[in-house]
Amino acid sequence: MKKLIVGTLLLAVLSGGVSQSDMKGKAFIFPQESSTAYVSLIPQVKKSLQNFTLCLKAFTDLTRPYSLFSYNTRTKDNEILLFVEKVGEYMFYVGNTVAIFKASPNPNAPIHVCMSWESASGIAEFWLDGKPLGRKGLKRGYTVGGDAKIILGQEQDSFGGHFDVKQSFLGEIWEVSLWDHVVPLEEVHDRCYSGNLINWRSLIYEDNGYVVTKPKLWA
Ligand SMILES: *[C@@H]1O[C@H](CO)[C@@H](O)[C@H](O)[C@H]1NC(C)=O
Ligand SMILES: [Ca+2]
Repeated sequence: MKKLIVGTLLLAVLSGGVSQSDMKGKAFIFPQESSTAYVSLIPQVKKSLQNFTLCLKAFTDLTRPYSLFSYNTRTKDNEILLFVEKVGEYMFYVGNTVAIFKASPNPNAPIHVCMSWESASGIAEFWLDGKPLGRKGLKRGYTVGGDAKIILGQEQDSFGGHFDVKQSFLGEIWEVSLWDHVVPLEEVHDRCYSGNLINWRSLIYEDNGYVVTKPKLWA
């Protein structure tokens, strides 16, 4: 298994700008609106998901719709998608079905989003800045495909492409983590680095277009 992962990584490294690094204390900045700037995240293990937890932190002053995390498979658009429709309105997609979570807008502050989904119950749980925004049900019994393109900065409408500049992200994203199980979200606070599929301390990624890595500005 180890050998396979190393082999995959080596292949990826040889075929382009993929790197693996400890991103502790760092953030990706998307400094300009575009349809070409994005970061492609490569999971530590490629596997289909019956349960997952996704956490990330972000700052933006956009008031139009934008994507925070776009996970597409070859056959499914919006397999996992975290999309902000307008300030304080979070669209959490699984298998191209949406659950909407609403928060009172807190403009000009960074956000810490954590969400989990469990196939057996279909329950999606959503936390913003350490507080629950409730639970909703979607795609009970579904399995999320494992062969995915995972994109920060743009919203995919195909496998790794079809970006729309009007859904692009402008701002900063940091501490992205993805787990293959449900992590109790009241406990996740100190574990933002430690996803077993996407891990901020050993992030495998490729940036494209105008994306800059800098020390993070917020905690
Ligand atoms: C997903 O979580 C359920 C508990 O809700 C568990 O029974 C099941 O084994 C988990 N599936 C995987 C693939 O880990
Ligand atoms: Ca899409």
